[in-house]
Amino acid sequence: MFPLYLRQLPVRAWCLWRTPGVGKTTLGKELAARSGLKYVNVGDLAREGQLYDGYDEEYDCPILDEDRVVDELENQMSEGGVIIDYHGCDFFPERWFHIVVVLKTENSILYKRLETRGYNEKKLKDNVQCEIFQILYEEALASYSEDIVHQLPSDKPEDLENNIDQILKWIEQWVKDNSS
Ligand code: DAT
Repeated sequence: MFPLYLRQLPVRAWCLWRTPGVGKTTLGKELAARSGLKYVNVGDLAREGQLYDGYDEEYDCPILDEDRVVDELENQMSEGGVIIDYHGCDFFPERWFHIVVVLKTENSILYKRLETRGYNEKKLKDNVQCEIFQILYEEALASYSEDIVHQLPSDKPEDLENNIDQILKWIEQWVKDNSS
């Protein structure tokens, strides 16, 4: 995606999120490889540091300790040059991000992707419904300035390529606009 090295610039971060299975990790890792930005997967970070606050039996997953996640990320976020991947966003400080990308996947495609992950019926249904109602897109719009929130399609491999090209252009533009 990007022949750019931005880590030393005063760029804060780009954040990708949406329902599980939409392609955040795929896009985030590829974007990091091509841009030189650092990719951080919040799910992995929480697992490694056990940043949890109990267990949700209904959804069969640990509950994220959001305050500890924010504390853990604060230093590298203030340095900048980070891509954050997570499926929620309302607990991150607004000042952390310059671009917010929300991926969107067609429901039947998303259903198949989540099925292959072995999600239980409730988790599967709720996640697809979350996508149908665009809940995480609304959450992003409520949490960040509309100017920096972008929704991009993530149904097929060509979408991945187009998204990478598009985000690289936004990054280049951001760098131009913010370098004196
Ligand atoms: P997420 O990180 O949002 O949970 P992922 O990156 O793990 O999603 O992707 C879920 C699955 O979908 C994985 O098998 C890769 C595939 N995938 C991701 N982006 C895609 C795209 N644009 N076209 C087709 N398949 C895609």
